[in-house]
Amino acid sequence: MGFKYFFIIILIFLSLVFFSCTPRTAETERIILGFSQIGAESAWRNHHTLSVQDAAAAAGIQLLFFNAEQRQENQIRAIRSFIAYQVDVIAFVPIVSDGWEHVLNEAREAGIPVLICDREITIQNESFFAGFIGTDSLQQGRSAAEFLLRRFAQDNRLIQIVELRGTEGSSVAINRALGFREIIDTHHIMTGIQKFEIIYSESGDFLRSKGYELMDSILNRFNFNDIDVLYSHNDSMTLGAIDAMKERGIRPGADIVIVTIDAEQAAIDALIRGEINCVVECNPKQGAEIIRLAALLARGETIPRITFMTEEVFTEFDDLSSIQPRGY
Ligand code: GZL
Repeated sequence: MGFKYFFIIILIFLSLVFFSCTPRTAETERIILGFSQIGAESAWRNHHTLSVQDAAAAAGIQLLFFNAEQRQENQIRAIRSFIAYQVDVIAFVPIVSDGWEHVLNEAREAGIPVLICDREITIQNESFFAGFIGTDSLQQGRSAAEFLLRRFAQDNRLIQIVELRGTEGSSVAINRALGFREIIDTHHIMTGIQKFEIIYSESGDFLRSKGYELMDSILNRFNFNDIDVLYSHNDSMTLGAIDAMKERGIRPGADIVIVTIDAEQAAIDALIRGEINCVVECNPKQGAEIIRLAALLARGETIPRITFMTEEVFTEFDDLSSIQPRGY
């Protein structure tokens, strides 16, 4: 058998192992997984939830699912109830990075492994959790800025940016802001020219309603001709901001260049219509990987400290006809 066929077979095997759902067995049916989800603030979040629920059902894992309704105290309460119930594994999406030491120490003392999902935590003792599975939000911020370098490569004036940030204190909002600034600041240092300036930045909490309200107030405060770019940390806020622009006869994607993160269907459709210029994917289809890692933890096995999802960037420069339906 030629090397080429051997290589193809290995690739197929690895992709099946990495992306397939954990099969139902007598062993997985005995696993109880406590899962604390942030809430239902965006189409992205709802698909993330569905992805976990579907993968748990396929594996026969008993899922105790708690929706925290955007409150960290509800997540902490849920984790304590998982401990009391003596689940085999705890998995949760930390709404913000800080404030988890005590409850994770309680889980550790109870001998229950913890899997951090989607968003990251800041903690002194990293042994308090077994590993992280989610997306690389720092790279997402970098990708957003790298698109602007390309989009304005021939433009010699100062490009003014307004930013709608995600939930204050969440690792994804912190990192998306950091990665974005890293690239534009590096460009400034390398060229000696300040090409970009962030003239306004505020948190819209990943909510469409807040995206609309903030964009409306920004357009009251600034002449839209002074705004070259909207950089928004998620599609929900972007779609709200687009509504506010259209109400004033402003052409999104033309009068104001728009860069957004998540890649839900509505944003891809707007990209295809020319109302958005760049969509950075944040992959919500984490359920299969979360369940695979939880099953390993339930067996007492170790898992990688960090598992990143694969993600793409979709821009106005690409052939958009090949984008598969997003499913959310
Ligand atoms: C990102 C995730 C964010 C999405 C938002 O990993 O935590 O939360 O970008 C969602 O749509 O609200």
